[in-house]
Amino acid sequence: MGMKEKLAELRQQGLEAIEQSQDLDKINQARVKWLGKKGPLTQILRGMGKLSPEERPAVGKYANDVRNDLQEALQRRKQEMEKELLNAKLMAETVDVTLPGAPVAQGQPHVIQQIIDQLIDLFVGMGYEVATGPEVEEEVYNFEKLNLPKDHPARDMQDTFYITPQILMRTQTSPMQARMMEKHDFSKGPLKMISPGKVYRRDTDDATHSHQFHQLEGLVVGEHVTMADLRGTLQEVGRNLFGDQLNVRLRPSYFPFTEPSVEADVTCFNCLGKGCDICKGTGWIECLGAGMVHPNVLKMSGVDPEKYSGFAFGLGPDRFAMLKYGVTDIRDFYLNDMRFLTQFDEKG
Ligand code: 2NL
Repeated sequence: MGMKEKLAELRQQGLEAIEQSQDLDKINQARVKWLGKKGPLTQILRGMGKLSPEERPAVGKYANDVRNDLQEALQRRKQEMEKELLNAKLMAETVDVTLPGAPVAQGQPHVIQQIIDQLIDLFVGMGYEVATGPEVEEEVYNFEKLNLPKDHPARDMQDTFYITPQILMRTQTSPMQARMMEKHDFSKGPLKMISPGKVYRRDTDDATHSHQFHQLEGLVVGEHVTMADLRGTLQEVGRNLFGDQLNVRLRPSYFPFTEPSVEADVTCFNCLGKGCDICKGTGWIECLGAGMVHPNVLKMSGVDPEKYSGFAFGLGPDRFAMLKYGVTDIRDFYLNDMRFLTQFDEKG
């Protein structure tokens, strides 16, 4: 057999072998076998020296062509193979985007937050700003600046969670109000604010006491602010929350930070004043504590009590929620039992 025939046969066999390679390993094996150092083509090219000078250029060119053809075929087969593998992989990983998704349960604010949000809406509508602040407070802001004397029982270790002698868990949200009064420029107009949030007391937890609960306090300080403004505001709040027929009554009370101090009742929303279980037969529901800001409190926040006056009130969203939904144990709000919490879905 002549050189050319040998090369033609080699090309034929090589191309067939490459074409039949079914994976990347086989293609690589075919490359080593047909084009490698020990392959037949290399042998032939090595033997070129034995050819006559006339034959050499033509056979040399032919051998190069065969090598190029085989290399091209290998390259093409390899690309085909890679494409096939990619397609197979893409097929296997196909995602049907039209399938319905797994339903995501929609949450809702905690029932106490729902009450707070409702009160925030109401007060923001009356031009109040909302100020929230730190739950870990300085003793001066929690007690001193609110006219709570050093020997007041609330300041006792028994009643307050102290972090250090000067740092404590706030027992009321008033410290935030003292901070706001200090910052406010009263020459530009009155301060009208509420501060809702968590407060802490060293109570023994029972059906009506929790060591952590909520408070929402309101404060209005400016020129000529009177007790009539307090009464009108409380009546507005009461009617908005419980209905237009309701009345508000004020009873004398005592708080260290207000003078005079009052306790505000609203007509029982359940019996409208006739007397029932909820109002314990009185026809009234005790709603909040309030009063005119004590001159000492104004002074300690840098406000001149000769020029400015104010009213303040504090209410308990936990108690409101208990009344509204007939919850008899405050601890239920804090156990995070979804069977309890999902009952208060605001959307219906
Ligand atoms: C209650 C009712 C109350 C205040 C809170 C207050 C805040 C400032 C100045 C004056 Cl900055 N007063 N807050 C006033 C009256 C009652 O809370 O039952 N507290 C134990």
